[in-house]
Amino acid sequence: MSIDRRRVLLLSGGAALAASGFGLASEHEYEKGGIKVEHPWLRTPRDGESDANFFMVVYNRADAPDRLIAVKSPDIGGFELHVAPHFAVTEDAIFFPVGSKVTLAPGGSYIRLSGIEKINPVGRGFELTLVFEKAGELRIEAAIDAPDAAHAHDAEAMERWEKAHRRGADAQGEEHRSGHEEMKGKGEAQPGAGEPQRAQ
Ligand SMILES: [Cu+2]
Repeated sequence: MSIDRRRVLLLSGGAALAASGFGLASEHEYEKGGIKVEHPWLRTPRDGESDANFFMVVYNRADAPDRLIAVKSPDIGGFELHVAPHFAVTEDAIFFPVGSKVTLAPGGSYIRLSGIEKINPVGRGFELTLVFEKAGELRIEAAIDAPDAAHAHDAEAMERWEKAHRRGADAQGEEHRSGHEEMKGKGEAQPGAGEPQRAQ
């Protein structure tokens, strides 16, 4: 129930994820056709950049191997698979053997998302569609973490990011908050509200 409501908010408002964001590490998982994705997250682009590395843990509980063949979102320009040598891969896909647990994490394999022009603040969510060859399309919400986050929901890195971006965040935070309340009726921010929302 609460998850559905949050998803509806996100779909209707873009930036309108629930205030709690991804503070809780539990229950952040998605499942389809025997594929389970746990704690999908990304490192938000550094200021002035538009690339974000994306990580997750994937379990294949189906009775056949599967492959990740694409990542889709209207908010990304493209994606690249960067897979560590010990991974089972083909040229253009990540391979998930039957019964496997595959971890994409900093220092190892990751997916680089490029061409990100706008993104919610750290602590919120980023919607992506993962395309598996057999399981099909799986819509997920990746937690947006700090550019130097060591793991999903890295609270210390998030705190550093918030401190570094406090001035911009305060100025924009008011806009975000009032924007959320008015979004029910109005949608986007008021005309003349100033800067467009950016990952500052
Ligand atoms: Cu998570």
